[in-house]
Amino acid sequence: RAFAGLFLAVAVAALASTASPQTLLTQNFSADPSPHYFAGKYIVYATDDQNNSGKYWDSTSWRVLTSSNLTSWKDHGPILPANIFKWASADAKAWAPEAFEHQGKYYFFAPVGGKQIGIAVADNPLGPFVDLIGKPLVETPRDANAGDEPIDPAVFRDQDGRVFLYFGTRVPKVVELSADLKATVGAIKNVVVNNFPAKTGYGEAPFLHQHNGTYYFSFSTGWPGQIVYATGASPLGPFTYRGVLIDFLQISTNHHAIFERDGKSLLFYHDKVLPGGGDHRRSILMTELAYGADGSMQIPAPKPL
Ligand code: FUB
Repeated sequence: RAFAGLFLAVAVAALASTASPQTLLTQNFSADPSPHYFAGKYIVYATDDQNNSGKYWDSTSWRVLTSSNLTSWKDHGPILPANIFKWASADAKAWAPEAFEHQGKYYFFAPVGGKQIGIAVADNPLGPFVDLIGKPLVETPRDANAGDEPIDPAVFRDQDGRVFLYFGTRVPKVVELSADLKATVGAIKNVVVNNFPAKTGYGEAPFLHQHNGTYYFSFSTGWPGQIVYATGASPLGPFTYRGVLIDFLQISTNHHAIFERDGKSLLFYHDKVLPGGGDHRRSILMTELAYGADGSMQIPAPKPL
């Protein structure tokens, strides 16, 4: 019987070691990961859940993590304060951020207070960042069709160099940015997703990436939400619904980002795996992502930690 027990333990350990690793990036509560490879290192910008009230997403700084190998991560803490933006109110909530490398500089797209997205620039990916234009890049109700909550910015550069900003709650939005990123160009449009299953809809957390010539638009369906995805032939859509990437979590939000480099595809997301975790105490995880021959996306690992 002792031998059988030992055999079982060894078998379980062997199975665990062949499963795709899921990395917990930091022991501090954090959420809404925005992963990049900037200036020779991996870097994740995030919402700081460690310093919020525990009752709401009311932190006023963003947290930054870096890694040289995607295995061990350094948590630099909440080093990017919302007061970079002097026009933001002092208690402006610092929600899901985005970053972008462009013409040798680093740009930080920051939703503050739920109604505005600011843009800041730095020579170094860790900052210091300074406000680029001295006013919100997108703001409701100032900008037509910005929706009632322009949050969760995601930036995508197409092969022809055009840069698009995705954002929004309840209705996904897209708008082109000028070459210097200082302004939006043309109208803010709604992103169209066709063939949505009945009773499901767009919630928040839009993300656009391209793989093998196909544009993938992924997002959360709501509160709680699944991360689902759709594919299309243009960054502006329309997109066709393809399926679920991350199922409902036991927390009210789901927010992800897809990072591809050197043939490796990684999915960053948040859950509540740390002790004391919950709706407002989330933690960032990373796992491998695979593609089927039909272009479907799959997570080749067991259920998240
Ligand atoms: O972190 C605050 C909000 O929760 C984000 O803006 C949403 O995407 C959700 O994750």
